[in-house]
Order: sequence, then C-alpha cells, then structure tokens
Amino acid sequence: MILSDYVKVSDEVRRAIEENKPVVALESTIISHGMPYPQNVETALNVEKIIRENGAIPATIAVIGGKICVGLTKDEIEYLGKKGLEVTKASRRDLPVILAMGEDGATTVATTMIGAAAAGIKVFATGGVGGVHRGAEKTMDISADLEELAMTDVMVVCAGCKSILDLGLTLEYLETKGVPVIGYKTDELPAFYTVHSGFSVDRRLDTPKDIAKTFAAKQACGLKGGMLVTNPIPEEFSMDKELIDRTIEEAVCEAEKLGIKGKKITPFLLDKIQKLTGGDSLKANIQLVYNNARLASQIAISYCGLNK
Ligand code: PSU
Ligand code: MN
Repeated sequence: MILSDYVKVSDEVRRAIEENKPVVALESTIISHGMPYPQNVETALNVEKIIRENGAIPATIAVIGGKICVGLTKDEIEYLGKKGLEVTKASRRDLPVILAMGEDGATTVATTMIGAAAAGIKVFATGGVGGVHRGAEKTMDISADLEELAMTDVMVVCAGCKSILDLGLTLEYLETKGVPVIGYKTDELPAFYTVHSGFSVDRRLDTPKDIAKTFAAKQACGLKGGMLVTNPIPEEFSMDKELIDRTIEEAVCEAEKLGIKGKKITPFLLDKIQKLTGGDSLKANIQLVYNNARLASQIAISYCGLNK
C-alpha cells in the first residue's frame, strides 16, 4: 500500500494544483462537530462559494470510506453535516485505523493539514485551531494541531485562539516548535470571538503577499512545518469581551463538573458556548470563517504568483 491508495483528490483540485492555480483547503470537523445542522452545511457551502468569488478553488477535506478525500461534493458535505457528532472526529492518531477499516472521519486541523500536504495544497482556512488547554500542566491536554503545525508544510489561516485554551501556553508551545505566528494587520493575537487577547503575535504582516513570501522563505530554507496566520474577526461581528469570557468560564466549569476530557472537550465547549449565548457566538463564528476564507484565497493567489 502507498499514500495514493488512501488519498483521493477531486479532478478539479488536481487540475488546479497541476496548473499552479490557487487552492484553499478546508476542514470538516468544523462541519460535524463545530456547528449544529443545518447552519454547518450552509456555512460550509458558503465558504466554498466565497473562496471561488475571491479567485481560488476550495478543497474541503474529510475521510470517506477509508479515503482522505481532498475536494468534496455538495452531497458529501451534506452527509457529514447531517451525521454530525456520529462521524468520528479524526485527528492524527485516529487516522490509521479509520483508513484501514474503510470508515468515515471528520478531519481536524491536524488531519486536514495532512490531506492538504498530500495533495500539494499550501493554504488552509478555518475558524480556530486547537492548542494547549487550560490546566494542561495537570491534564497534559495539548492538541495534536500544534504538533502538526510543527511538522507539516501548510499555512493555517484562523481567527486566533479561543480562551477555552491557555493562550499564553499555546504561544509558548508554538515558539518551542518553531512555528511562526503571524498577525494579519495586527500586533495582537486575536481571541477568536474578539479582536483583543492581550497577547502579542511574533510578527505583524499587512499584506497577503508578505505572508506568502514569508512562507516561501520558510520552505526554501528547509524549515519544515507550517505557519499560523491569525486574522482578527471583523469589528462589526466581534463579541463583548466580558460576556464571552464569562460564558467560556461557565462552559469550562461545567465540563470539569461533568468530567469531560480528551477529544470530547472541544466540541462540548463549543456547543455549550453556542447554547449559553443564544446563538450569538455561532453568528460570530460563521462570520470569522468567511473572513478567513477571503484572506486565505488572497494568500493562495499571492503564493501561486511567486512560482510564476
Ligand atoms: N476550535 C474551534 N472550532 C473547531 C475546532 C477547534 O473553534 O471546530 C476543532 C478543529 O477541528 C480543531 C479541533 O482542529 O477542534 C481541535 O480538537 P482537539 O483540541 O481535540 O485537538
Ligand atoms: Mn485534546
């Protein structure tokens, strides 16, 4: 068995990569575990549309029937969205069994990076990445997303980190692993629902082209691994910091009380936050994903331009 036995790239995406056209990868855990049905499917399809309107080609990634599919059909997106939590959330350690057993899996940031890299895609847009959880000094709960960023050559465009994570420890971890954390038009790490976190990024860059050039330099020098591009939520959609902080605090306490751990914790907290805010956080979440899709498309176009 070789890699191509397990990876299926859609015709459209394969052709685009061969012709050096801009492609943006998208994850599927955000569909199955990150948002409720039907908003999850609606958002996933809109994100693809936004990427096309911005001149790039979308490649949503998921494991279907034991194959890492790069570029899904509308029906496949609908299928994952309807199945929701019933689909296995597949991070790096879950992938081998799912592939070998011919099962379905929703890809996290880590496994979407793996699929993107296998297909030759350099840019990936999502909402938020996993990181070092609060209390990780005891639980050792550190997302496999961070290790993937350390070793797999894909740029991840996100809206920073939610404070369900320990932002300071997440930044320290990324520094140790040599992952650049870029702020797009900001010196401050965005905190997903809000623009401000109080933590600094490594470097602010103000154009998609500078971001593309930075990643090209990293790769040319053989510095393995990805790059985190953090893009603040547009001001008009950002939430009240005090309200969201209080909500997250309540959700984290509830998870602790119920003894929720491991891969279940992130989906649990996302769902709880959505319920506690009466859907306001879901609205913000959707808008920041759209915003990241736009920036990722521009970066992908710039990156392709460097290879001409
Ligand atoms: N953060 C979000 N929304 C998400 C996730 C994280 O704001 O949907 C998902 C992503 O797929 C991410 C995963 O890769 O959760 C991280 O899970 P864990 O912490 O179990 O590695
Ligand atoms: Mn974890």
